[in-house]
Amino acid sequence: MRNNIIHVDIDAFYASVEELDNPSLIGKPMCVGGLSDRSIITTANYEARKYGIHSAMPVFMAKQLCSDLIIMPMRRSLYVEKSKEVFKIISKYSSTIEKVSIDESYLDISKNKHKPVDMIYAMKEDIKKNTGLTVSVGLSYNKFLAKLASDWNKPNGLMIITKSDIPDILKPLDINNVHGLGQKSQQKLRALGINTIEELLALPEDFLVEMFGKMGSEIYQRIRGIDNRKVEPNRVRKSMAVERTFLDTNDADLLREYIKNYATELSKDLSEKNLGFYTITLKLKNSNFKTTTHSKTFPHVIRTFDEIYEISLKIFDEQYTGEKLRLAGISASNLTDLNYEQLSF
Ligand code: TTP
Ligand code: MG
Repeated sequence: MRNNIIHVDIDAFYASVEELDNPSLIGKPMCVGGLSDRSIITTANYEARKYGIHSAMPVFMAKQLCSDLIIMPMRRSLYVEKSKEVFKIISKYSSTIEKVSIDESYLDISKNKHKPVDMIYAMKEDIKKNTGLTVSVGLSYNKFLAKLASDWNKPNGLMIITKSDIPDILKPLDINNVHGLGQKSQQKLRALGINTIEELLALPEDFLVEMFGKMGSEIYQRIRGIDNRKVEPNRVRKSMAVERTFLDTNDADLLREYIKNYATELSKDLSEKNLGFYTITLKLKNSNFKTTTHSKTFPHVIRTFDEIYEISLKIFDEQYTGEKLRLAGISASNLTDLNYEQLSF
């Protein structure tokens, strides 16, 4: 079976959302960023890009390039909402979706009944009609090339890279198009006079491994059109729990101490994965192996040690009958990815 992978990326995402909310901005150079001159631009609309303005540029520099530049403050919750809307539409077109950022995803459409191009046009239209946003799509037989293709003719682009295009289509490209080659690596190569993929193709694999370790081998393969990474659907975790069995005890202070440890552990696990949650459950098992659970759901996201400790201790003090216990635990459910969640503080 032929591999068909697409990479979808929303055009000038934050700026496009601002334009949708305020159409008078359309056609004017505008970017989203902080209001002080020292802050950084998160993105610019395509009008502003004509002046050379781009993401990560300090605001004062952008103003020097374009004195009429309009700067809109960040409204992250709005972008998160829009992102969810777009992903909901995208997920109608494949069940194998890997979300890689707020506005980017890979889809494996190899099993799709429809012709890839027909499917892509339908999806683009669906997104435009229902969210007002345009996306650029790259279609190819692996992730590396699909991502490269989605960037080819932004905005509202569609680019297809087939096997027969490789390696010629890549040769004239600057090495900054090689996804996986970071800024530092690019600098190292440029110092050697390597600026294009054609020049990079001339380097032996051993040499690249020497320079960049395992990634060197990966780069060697990618620029030859080989990339075996699969589209890995993001697994949604349902809950996260910490519990332990211990020697039967009815020492309430000791049990509270256990709960404190669980809260520490749970808050660490959550923060590592940048997750928060809405529901907490205290589980208690008595010496006769009878288990009881007590849950509480909150209207706001819970994430810190202090919150978890305070809430679980409160539930424990309300529910504990004084009987001997052999296990206690707390778990967090209704998890939410804080990367996509507007924090309320
Ligand atoms: P990108 O997809 O990199 O940029 P974009 O969607 O604005 O423009 P393009 O048409 O080239 O795809 O990033 C998506 C959003 O992520 C972007 O709108 C703002 C945010 N972002 C930052 O906050 N900081 C950054 O440095 C970058 C690159 C993006
Ligand atoms: Mg984008």
